[in-house]
Amino acid sequence: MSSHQEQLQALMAEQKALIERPNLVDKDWHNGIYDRYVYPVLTDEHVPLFWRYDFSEERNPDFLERMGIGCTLNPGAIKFNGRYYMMVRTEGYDRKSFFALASSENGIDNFRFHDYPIVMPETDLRDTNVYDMRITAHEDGYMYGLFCTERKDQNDPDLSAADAQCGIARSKDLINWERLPDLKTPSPQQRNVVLHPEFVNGEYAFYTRPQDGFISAGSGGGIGWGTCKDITKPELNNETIVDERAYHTIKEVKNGAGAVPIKTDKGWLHIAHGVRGCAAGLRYVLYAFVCDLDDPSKVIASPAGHFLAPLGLERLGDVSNVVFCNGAIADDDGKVFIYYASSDTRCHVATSTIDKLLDYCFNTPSDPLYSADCVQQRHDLIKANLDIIGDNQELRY
Ligand code: M1P
Repeated sequence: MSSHQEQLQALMAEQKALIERPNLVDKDWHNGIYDRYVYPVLTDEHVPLFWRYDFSEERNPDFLERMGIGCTLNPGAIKFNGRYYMMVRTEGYDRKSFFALASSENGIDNFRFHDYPIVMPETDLRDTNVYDMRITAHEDGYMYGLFCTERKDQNDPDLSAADAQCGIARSKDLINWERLPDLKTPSPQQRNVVLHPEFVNGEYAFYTRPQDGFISAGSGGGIGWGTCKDITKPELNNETIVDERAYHTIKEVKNGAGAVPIKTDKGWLHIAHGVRGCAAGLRYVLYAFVCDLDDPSKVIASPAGHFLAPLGLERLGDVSNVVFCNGAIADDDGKVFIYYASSDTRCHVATSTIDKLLDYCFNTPSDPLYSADCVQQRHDLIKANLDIIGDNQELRY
C-alpha cells in the first residue's frame, strides 16, 4: 500500500471512530433544566475528508489537505422524515461560510454530513458570505431558511465595512432551495431574523433584530416584530420591539431571536441570545422567554439571566466566550433538543423537555434590574427553604 493510501485509511479510521462514538450525558453537570453532553455533536473533524483532500495519488502524491475547514457552527435544526437535521454553518479556511446538512437518527450522536454542501441560489446582489440559517416549517407547506447575507457596505470606504441583511429561501426537501428576495425592513441592517411558523392575522410574521451597523445595534437592537402579506415580496413596513435590551443585563449590548419558537400549551417558547460587554470582549449567552399563543409579539414569561452560558472548553474557539443557538427540535413526546455552537467553532446539543422548560420560564423570577431587589428575591427563596428545613438537619449541610 502506498503512503498516500496509508494516510487516507488512517484518517478515515479516525473519522469513523469519531462519528460513531456514542455521546453521553455529562454527569458532572446538573441544573435540572437541561442535560449537557460530554462531546460536541459536530466539529471540523466530522467534515468529510473528500471535502478537504484531493484523493488523487497523481495530483496529490503527498496527501496534502487542499481546502481546510475551520469551524462548524450555528446550526439551524429541523426534524424531517423522522431524522434530526442540522443546517450547519460551515466555514472554510478562506473565511467563507456555506450551508451544509448533517443528519442523525437520534439527534445526539452519529451526525453525518451529506455528500455535498447546499448550493444556495443568489439574488442579483451576490452574497459575499451566508450564515446562521433558521429553518421554519411554515403552515403554508414550505420549509423556509432565513439567514444572514453579508456584503461589502458600498457606502463606506472602510474595507471592513459590511452590510448584513436577511436572505430568504424555501424548500420542500432541505436540499433544493428557491431563493426569494431579501427581507426589506425599516432598519439599515438586519441579522438573526426568524420566521414564525404560523400565519398571524393572515400574514407572514418575522422576529427581527434591527441594527444600525454591522456589529453594533446602535440606537436599534432588541428583538423586533413585523408582518407582511406576501413572502415572495418580503417587506416589513413596521418593526415593533418585542424584547428590549436593557442596561446591566445579559442583553445589554444586543440580543437576537434564536431557534424558531416552539408551540406549547402555555405559549411560544423561545431560546435566544444576549450579549454583554466586558474586559474579555463580548460575552454571548442563551436566554429563554415565552410569548403569548394568540399574540406572539407579546412576552408573557421572562426568566432573569442566562439559560445556558459557555462552560469549560466551550469558552475557547475562533470567537471565544460565545454560545449561540439558532435551532431546536421538539419531539412529539415532549423531548426538546437544543442545538448550540460554542465560541463560533463547534456544535453541541442540550436536551430537556417542554414541561421543564416551561417550568423554568414561568417559575424563575424575572430580572428586577436593581441589586437590592435581587437580594430580596433571594431572601424570599432562602426564607421559604429555611421554613421547610426547620430543625431537620438532614436537609442542610
Ligand atoms: O460571534 C458571535 C456571533 O456574532 C453575531 O451575532 P450577533 O448578530 O448577535 O452579534 C453573528 O455573526 C453570529 O454568527 C456569531 O456567532
